[in-house]
Order: sequence, then C-alpha cells, then structure tokens
Amino acid sequence: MGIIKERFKAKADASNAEIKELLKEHGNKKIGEVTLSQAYQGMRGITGLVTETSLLDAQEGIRFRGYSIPELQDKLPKAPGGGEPLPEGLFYLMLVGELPNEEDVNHLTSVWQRRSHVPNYVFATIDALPVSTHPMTMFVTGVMALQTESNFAKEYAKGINKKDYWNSVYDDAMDLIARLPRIAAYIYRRKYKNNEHIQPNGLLDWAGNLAHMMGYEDESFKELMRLYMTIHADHEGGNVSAHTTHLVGSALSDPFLSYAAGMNGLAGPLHGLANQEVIKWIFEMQQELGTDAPTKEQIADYVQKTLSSGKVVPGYGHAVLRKTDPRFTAQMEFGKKHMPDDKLVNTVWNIYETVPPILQSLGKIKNPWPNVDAHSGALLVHYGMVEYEFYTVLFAVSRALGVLASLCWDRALGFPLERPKSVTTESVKQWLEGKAEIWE
Ligand code: CMX
Repeated sequence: MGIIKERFKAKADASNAEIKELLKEHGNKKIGEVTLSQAYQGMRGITGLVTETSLLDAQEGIRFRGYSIPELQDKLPKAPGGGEPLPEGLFYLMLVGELPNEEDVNHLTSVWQRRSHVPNYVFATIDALPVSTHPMTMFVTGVMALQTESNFAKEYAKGINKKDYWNSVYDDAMDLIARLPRIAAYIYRRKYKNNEHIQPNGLLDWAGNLAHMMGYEDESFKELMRLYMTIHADHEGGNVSAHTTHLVGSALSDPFLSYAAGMNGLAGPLHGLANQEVIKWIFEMQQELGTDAPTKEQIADYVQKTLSSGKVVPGYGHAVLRKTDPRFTAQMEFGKKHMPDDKLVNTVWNIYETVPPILQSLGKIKNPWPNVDAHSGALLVHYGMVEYEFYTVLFAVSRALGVLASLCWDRALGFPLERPKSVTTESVKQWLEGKAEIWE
C-alpha cells in the first residue's frame, strides 16, 4: 500500500469510529426542518449531506479542511520559484485532512505522473466526435471511454467485501486525476490547435504539465493554472457537480461513471459553464458597443438590457454565498500582480463595481456579488486562451480533486445509497387538508 493510501486509511478508520460514537449518542438530534418552499425551490438551506473535504460559509466563503484560500496560498507547498499553491497539496489536505509537506506533494506529483497514461482508444473515441462538439461533451465522452480501466468495477464484478470498496475507489480516483490533464489538453489541441498535440513533460507538476500540454509555456500561465486548479477544486457537498458525483457514487457506480455524471452537471450555465458565459457576454458587449474598454455607464446600460431581456448576468449571484467570492478575490489579486493594465481584466473590475448595486436594486436577488466564474476567463484571455467554450473543461479538471477525494471518503465511511423522499403536489394538498398523514 502507498504511503498516502495508508495515511488516508488510518484517518478514515479513526473517523469511522468517531462517527459511530457520535451517532450512538446523538443520532436522533435534529439538524433542521424542511419547509414546503424548500421542497419546491431547490432545497436551499436544507442540511442533509456530509462532505468532509470543505465547508462553505455564506459570509466568509470556502474553507478547505478549515483553511481559507489566502491561508492555503501561504501554507501549501509551491513549485520551485513559484508563488501559488500546488493543487497536489490541496488534494492531500482534502484527502488526508492534514497539511502536506514538500515531500508529500512531490510524492503525489510523481504518483500522478506514473499513473497518467491514457490508452489510445480514449483519444480515438474523442476523435470520433465532430470537431464542432462542445469541449465538455468531448471531455465527458473521454472520461466514459476511460471507464474500461476502472479497478472498482473489476473488483466488484469479482465479488468484493464491502469493507474494501474504498481501496479500489481510491485507485480509480488517483488514476482518473492523473489522466485528466492529458484528456483536457488533447481536446484543446484537437479543437483549436490544428490537432497538433504536445507530449507530457515528465518533470512538471500536475497543473504545470496541463499548461505545457495545452501549449502555454509562460511560467506565469503555469502559476495561473496552479492557482486555478486549487481554487476551483471543491465548494462543499451540495453544489450540482459535487452532489451529483456523490449521489451517483452512492449507487456504487464506479468513480469514472460518478465523476462523468457530476461533470455533466458542471456543464450547465447556472453552474460551471458560467465561466464561458461571462466571457461570451463581455465579448458581445464589446462588439455591440464597438469598444474593448467600455465605461461603467455603458456597462450599466448593457446590464439593464441583459436583465430586461430575461437573462441572468453571468458570474453574479450564488445559492449559498452572500459576499464577494474569495475565489474571485484571489483571481483579482493575481490580475493585479501579473497584468494590472490588461483591458479585459480592467473591464471585469469595472463590472464588479457596476453590477452589484444594479442587482441589489431589483430586490429579489439574494446575492448580488461576483462568484468564481466572473473573473477566471479574463485571466485566460490575457495569455491568449480566447476559446471560451473550453473554460469549463479546466473547471472540470480541477473539480476532480474535490469530488474524488470526497468519493474516497464516502466509501471509506460506508455511506449508503442516497435516497431522499419526494412528494407530489396532490399529496401535499391532501396533507394540507388534513386528509393524509405526514409522509414516512
Ligand atoms: N442575474 C439576474 N438574475 C439573477 C441573478 C443574476 N446573476 N442571480 C439570481 N438572479 C435571479 C434568479 O434568477 C431568481 O429570479 P426569479 O425569482 O425570477 O426566478 C432570483 O434572482 C432569486 O435568485 P437567488 O435566490 O438569488 O439565486 P439562486 O440561488 O436561485 O441561484 C444562481 C443562484 C447562481 C443560479 C444565480 O445567482 C445565477 O443564475 N447566477 C448567474 C449564473 C452564474 O454565475 N452561475 C455560476 C455560479 C457559480 C458556480 O456554480 O460556478
């Protein structure tokens, strides 16, 4: 057994014992109640899931195992000469629950390098799709093609003891994370760079290698990828991509199937696809106004136009957050450091000053502040990555770290099939009229 696997297992065993005790003593305590509005309106605010890797506070934003993004930027190991955290370190933290040292992070880099081989038929499967196919469809198709490699599916077919599920789920998680940069870069080069592919560099870290395989050798772009892969990795358990991966995994679908399902959810415009929508929206605004540096007044008019045509302003609002997303702020800091005069980045900052008061004035939007997607595209465009339809693939590669670390925990803690109760409007009416009991 590898050292990280051993540490994970020891932590999970300790957690299991602790949870058993906790449930023995407090299992009947209520952690909330459910209103009819919540049942009809997206289950906002219902606490009904356990996700160990991160916790979202509406005011403060995300904390990974208790650490905020600025704390991670300070405490996680960096690439030689670099200033941004290595995502390997965040994965270790989410999986093991402790901050890694440099040796742990280097170890993970080499484990992922070793496991990164993608069989040719995966590329051939992607090649079978028309080049016009959306990159997220290509990505999920690639992941599904890779499912033939699942250790868990093979072990389960042989007849495995449920106590050992975690073991092959862990191996699948490591294999999948290791291979995703190759699949993502292949899609990028196939669709946008004349099908000219770049071989991996065995000396680079996970995110640096992704930048290299996509064709971006600038060291500050590699730094951006390290930051990007760290901040997009996890956002507790209830968001669509995390929840879907967890839900599908609860049926003992293997990590390839579960992750692919989650990424189909990430591909929705109200979730991860919002990063492409933001840049598309800004490009359309620039085109309509005939300028690449719109004034705040022009931005305000364009926002009103967007709202009056019944569309959302992409990159703004959140189902849980009620303040500016610290992932937005981390990217703003990166922009100030590396490209303070970039016109598009400055437009993003002007939008930040313009949009919240307008959304607030509508009176119905619970969070008028920007989320992670409001900023990410502008930084990518600065380095020449203008192909915005690809952006959600980068989000998906990063999100693998969180949802797959969580899937390892799900199986190690023996979480059962997830199956909440639903109702019909007819049964609600009967209940309101006193003709039916509360549902079991
Ligand atoms: N622009 C216009 N209207 C918005 C809005 C926005 N950015 N954000 C919310 N609203 C509207 C909602 O559509 C809803 O309108 P109706 O009552 O007419 O249906 C109303 O305000 C209340 O919504 P809410 O309770 O504040 O927000 P929700 O929890 O329902 O939705 C979210 C959250 C993210 C889907 C929504 O804010 C949105 O659509 N934002 C734009 C898309 C986006 O940026 N998504 C990315 C989120 C981060 C991520 O997952 O990556």
